[in-house]
Amino acid sequence: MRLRQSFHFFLFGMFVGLSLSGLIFFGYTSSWFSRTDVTPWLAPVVCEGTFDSNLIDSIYKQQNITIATTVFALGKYTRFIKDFLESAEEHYFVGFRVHYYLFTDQPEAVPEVKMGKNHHLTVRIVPSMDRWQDISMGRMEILEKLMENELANKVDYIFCLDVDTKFYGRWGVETLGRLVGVLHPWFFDYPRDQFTYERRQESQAFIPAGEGDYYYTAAAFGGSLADVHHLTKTCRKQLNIDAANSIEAIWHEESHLNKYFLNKKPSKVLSPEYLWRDINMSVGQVKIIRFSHVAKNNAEVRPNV
Ligand code: UD2
Repeated sequence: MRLRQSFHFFLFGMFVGLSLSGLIFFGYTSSWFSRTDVTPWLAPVVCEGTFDSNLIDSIYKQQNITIATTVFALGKYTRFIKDFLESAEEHYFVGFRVHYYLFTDQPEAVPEVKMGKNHHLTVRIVPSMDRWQDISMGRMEILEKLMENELANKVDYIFCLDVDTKFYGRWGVETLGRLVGVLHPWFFDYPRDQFTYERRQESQAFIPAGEGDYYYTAAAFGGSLADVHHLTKTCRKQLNIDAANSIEAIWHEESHLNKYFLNKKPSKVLSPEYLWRDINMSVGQVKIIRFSHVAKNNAEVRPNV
């Protein structure tokens, strides 16, 4: 009798456990695929609980790696640099070699931020632009050239990040991989047909209905130097073809990035812990917020509407 009761209790426990894990993991699924810790092509989806930070740090410590990190701050976006860098110095690849490349049209506006051990900052001047869309899209070409001309054989990995962001928690070696995409914080729990992919066939970023795995953000992507170089080169070429055909993809380089990731699947995907949204910080859909897009008044900070 006692045995039967425990068995029923066990079954009930299993039922509750499975239902709860179903609810908790509702997040990063495509419509047909229920796993959330890996993609349908078996790339890990990194989130709290999927890695041991001490163990993974100790493995990478033996490899003597350098991580380049790029960020752009033109026009009024220079106001975001301080928080970005100061918070990065608290949370971003602490204890590993990091080289930030900050592109700006106003080097005099770059604040003094104390860099941690083995962290370096290089400031690069780029021309101002009249349209925020051109600034955002133009990053692909500048990154391509930076990797080609300066970083080859010097760094192992690279991450390309938006500046209107802030770190709140660890971003470490668990994020490293050959090609790394980050799930967009607005769309990770949307069905595929609601992703804001480019839907006009005339654009090189076109993704037909019924295709696509996830909606990735362009505010953070990375990987090995060779893979990210290929990504930026491909997106730059596709952006140029669109420009020659007088078409601009709905979400600019982000649309092209999504098209790229459709054809070349990321080897690692970062959960929205790695790009959340300050604007509704309290939503409890992630266990920890590591990096977040800060709230901004677009009309006030951008050079055009
Ligand atoms: C989204 C993407 C962004 C980009 C953009 C393209 C997210 C969270 N972000 O953000 O990565 O794909 O859509 O439509 O999905 N910048 C300047 N000065 C300017 C304007 C832009 O330096 O005047 C740089 C800056 O690094 C900024 C980035 O370009 O972080 C992207 O611009 P945004 O943040 O205004 O774009 P947003 O918020 O629409």
